Amino acid sequence: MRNRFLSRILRPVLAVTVIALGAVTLSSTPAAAVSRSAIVSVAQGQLGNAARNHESPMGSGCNYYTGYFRTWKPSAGCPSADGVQWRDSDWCADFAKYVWRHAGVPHADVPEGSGGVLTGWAASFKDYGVKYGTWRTRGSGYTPQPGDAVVFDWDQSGDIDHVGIVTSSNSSTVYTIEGNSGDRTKANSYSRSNADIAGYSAPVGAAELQGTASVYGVMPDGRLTYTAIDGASGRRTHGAVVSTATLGFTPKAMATLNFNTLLITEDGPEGKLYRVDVITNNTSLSFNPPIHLGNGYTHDLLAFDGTRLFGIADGNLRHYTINAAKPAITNISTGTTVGTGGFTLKTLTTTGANWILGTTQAGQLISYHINGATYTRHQLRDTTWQVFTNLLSPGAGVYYGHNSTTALNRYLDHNPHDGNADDLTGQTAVDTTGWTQTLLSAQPNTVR
Ligand SMILES: [Ca+2]
Ligand SMILES: [Ca+2]
Ligand SMILES: [Ca+2]
Repeated sequence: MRNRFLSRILRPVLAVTVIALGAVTLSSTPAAAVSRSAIVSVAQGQLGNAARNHESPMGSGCNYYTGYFRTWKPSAGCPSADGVQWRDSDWCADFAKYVWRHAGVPHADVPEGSGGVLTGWAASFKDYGVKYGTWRTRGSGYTPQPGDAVVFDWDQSGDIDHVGIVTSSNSSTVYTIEGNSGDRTKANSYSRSNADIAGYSAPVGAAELQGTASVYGVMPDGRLTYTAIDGASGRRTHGAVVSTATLGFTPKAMATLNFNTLLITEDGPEGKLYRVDVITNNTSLSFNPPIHLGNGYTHDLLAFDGTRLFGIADGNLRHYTINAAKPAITNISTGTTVGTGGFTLKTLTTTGANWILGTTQAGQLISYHINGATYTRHQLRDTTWQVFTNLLSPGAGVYYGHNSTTALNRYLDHNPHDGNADDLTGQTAVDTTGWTQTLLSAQPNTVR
């Protein structure tokens, strides 16, 4: 009895403590709404999953997703693979249901045998929208959102024939990932006025973005700042909280590793790398004296993707794997050089694992997908981004551009990893004043 009583009173005490230490990020995130970007991430993961993203044998109808949900469908001639007995059916709805279910869409986890509205029929995705009030016809002018189900009537007969998952859209085109498209999982695109599109069902309770951007900065005098920005609204929700103490050295580049850990290089010939441990960022900002980790880090720019630290020095890009939340020098790998000479960027951030984004003096916005020592380059914009002195991304395609006239502008790239900016919207100001930092860096992957 005593233990039970203690745990009962301890629980609220612990919760209060966490909020006090963790500042506003814990209290400002709405609970349990499904994230649109999480739906897109699940769909992209399935698209790239070679063990199950096609029929086997091709054209047989045998597929993973029908096997996953509908164990009463025929299995003759189908393999048992990836932990599931594959089964023969048209499987677009099974695929879409799998994506919604694994992203946590409300009601998608109820089996059709137990009264769930989503079944193996594509029409059930229209039924879902009608039942829960999220169905929009193509003719309504509704702008399809990432994570929506797009429902097709190929022959415009009134009965539904196919369903897919929306990954993004712009004024003219909707982009999808679909199961059973040419007997495989496939990324497609359609004109938004295509008469084959009957309409869209949105997942119940979908929020386009969730989470809070955690932004650290350095003032011209070496003091540190912390600011929180709501991922969905783009509004500043906390800060800027400014430290009393200064770094004690002239900083050159900064990367935020996690909520309370920064890596900062010194602007000097030795290339000193420091770790800065933040103690609190709630009503004041305090940090331990910077820890000198090592030398030779002469990078002009740094960015961290959650696993890898990317650094650019003299136009060369190098990445290092970091395997501790508070790394010593032994927790930072010796590094891999990616190409040489071509990375003449003015700003640098990460937009996801192995994806970096930067701007140039000439105003280009460029994303790179890094694969070991090689990369793929995508020029998203040709001009106008030269105004920014810092570029930050907390994840989910939210980009903040900081310019020297103290503004912070917000952009949203609905799919940051499609190699184009047709779906890039903005610009909206988070704030037009109060951003006098010389360096800014966002913790990676806090908005999703
Ligand atoms: Ca039809
Ligand atoms: Ca097929
Ligand atoms: Ca994009």
